Amino acid sequence: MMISTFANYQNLLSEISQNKKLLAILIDPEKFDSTSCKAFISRIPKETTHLFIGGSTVPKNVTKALVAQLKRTTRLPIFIFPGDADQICFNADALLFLSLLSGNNPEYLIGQQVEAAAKLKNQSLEIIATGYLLIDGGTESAVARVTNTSPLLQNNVDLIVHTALAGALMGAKVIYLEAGSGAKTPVSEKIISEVKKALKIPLIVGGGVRTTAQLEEAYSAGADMVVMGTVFEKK
Ligand code: 1GP
Repeated sequence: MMISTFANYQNLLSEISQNKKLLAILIDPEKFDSTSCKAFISRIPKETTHLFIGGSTVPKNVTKALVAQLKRTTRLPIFIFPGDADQICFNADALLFLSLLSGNNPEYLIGQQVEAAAKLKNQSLEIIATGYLLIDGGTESAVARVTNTSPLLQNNVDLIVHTALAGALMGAKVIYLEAGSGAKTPVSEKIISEVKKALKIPLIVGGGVRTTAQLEEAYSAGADMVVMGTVFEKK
């Protein structure tokens, strides 16, 4: 196993400790025209701190090519956010190593991770263990469909908090609350604040955030990083 550095994670911790609010823009390679990187970078908010690249169903090798294109266009850190092991590539800055804790599907709890480990063992890509929780966003999400799992209901706050905490106790370095791309209802402030209270690790929140008001609400409830995707896709 190569030794990887944890520079990107350390940066997250340091920025969060200075009360900086982080904003990641998610690019789904399947919905993105890789010849439009420059225009894309110019239309995302200047507050953007990270780019996430990933989707639920992305063909092999597409992610790698897109990361390479983006690297020529921006110096923002690029994290891969893969829906499966096939999306892993090594030219990004870090990999969010997701385990879908909310659904009882072993394939996405540990199966894809075992496949990924085989690819990662001789690589130096920074890996950030991520406890990933799918929360009901009011519409069937691609994550639910592809993983064949049910989201946690927003009114079941205790279950969400305990699931996030279990992830942290199992060693997750960040917890990611996901309402699903294109969610009607983003993760509620109540959920964000209760999960934040229970955790000492960074909290990422995404899905259905479209407006500055929703972004600010998520931050003030306790999100350290908010992820926005659909709203910046080209119409
Ligand atoms: C990232 O899936 C989200 O967590 C992105 O959601 O596309 O709804 O912004 P949107």
